[in-house]
Amino acid sequence: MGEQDRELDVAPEWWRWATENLLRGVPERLVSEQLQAAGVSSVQAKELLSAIVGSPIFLAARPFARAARQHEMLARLKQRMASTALDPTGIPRRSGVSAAELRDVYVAGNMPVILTDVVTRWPAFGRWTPAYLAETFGDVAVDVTTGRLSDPDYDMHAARHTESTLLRDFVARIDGARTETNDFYMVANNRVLERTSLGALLNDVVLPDGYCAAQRLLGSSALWLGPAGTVTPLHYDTSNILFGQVYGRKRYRMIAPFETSLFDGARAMYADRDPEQGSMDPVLVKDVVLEPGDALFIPVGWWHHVRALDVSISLGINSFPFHNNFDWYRPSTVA
Ligand SMILES: O=C(O)CCC(=O)C(=O)O
Repeated sequence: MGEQDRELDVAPEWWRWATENLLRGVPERLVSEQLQAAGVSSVQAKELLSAIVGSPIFLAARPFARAARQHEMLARLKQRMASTALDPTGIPRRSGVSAAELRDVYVAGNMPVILTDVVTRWPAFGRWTPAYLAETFGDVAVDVTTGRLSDPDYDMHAARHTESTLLRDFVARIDGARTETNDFYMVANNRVLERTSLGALLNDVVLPDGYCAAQRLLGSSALWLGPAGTVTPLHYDTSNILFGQVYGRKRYRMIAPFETSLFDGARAMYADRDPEQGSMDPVLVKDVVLEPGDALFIPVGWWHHVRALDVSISLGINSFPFHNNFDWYRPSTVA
């Protein structure tokens, strides 16, 4: 064994540990001190560090690690600033927001807002009730999601739990639920507006000028109908959404995209954490209740967890008069 091989006879864990710390930006001097404190000789530590920093793999990795550190710093700055808000866990409730303000402040700023005078002006408000839907569209066969309680990943596997039923029977099932339940729910993926005559419901939706292209509502709107107790787990979407709460109340927990710890362990667009199971600390969670007549602007990338507090009818709209498809935004799936 040559002199150099002998000097570099350092356990692989130390190679890894030292490389990781150097990529994290820890100065060589400190890494060397730690190695020596752990029993690595000063000669070995010196040789190890110069082997690492001279290696082509380290040189290739360093710019990526530097960019990751810069982005992490940016995310930390956003987290710190968000926590200085007077009401960091609330979402502003506003009326009279013009299309220009919605776009410049909330869309461009990627900030949620509750609009209190949008849904209240829809003919749908006050008209859409479970009884009205059953009376008007009772004979329509619709897809709904059922058997959710038997599958912990019920939302991710919505297609597996899809069943066809008459709308009248589905409403009767909702009416018959004596307690809160998450077992059955008509969700966006059921696409009943495009697939059935329920699309006519969109005649009852009239948005303020410039909010969205009215002729595009069909194909970019989703009806949500279910009992009290439905839960949509914590996830994000790849488009901005205007979520109109027409009937009943829903509780929304929302988390900004710069809370990057949520990417760890996420599957597809679903977080592996549940804001209803223990504290999310230090992640900042906005926690609001949508009343009937509220519209929540859900900015693209924001995590949201949704619980229906009552029997509920909602309409999600993602047709805006600007580009609204950010399918490339899938940070939780980066390998
Ligand atoms: O209302 C719900 O249960 C979920 C709504 C939602 O997650 C969405 O519109 O993206």
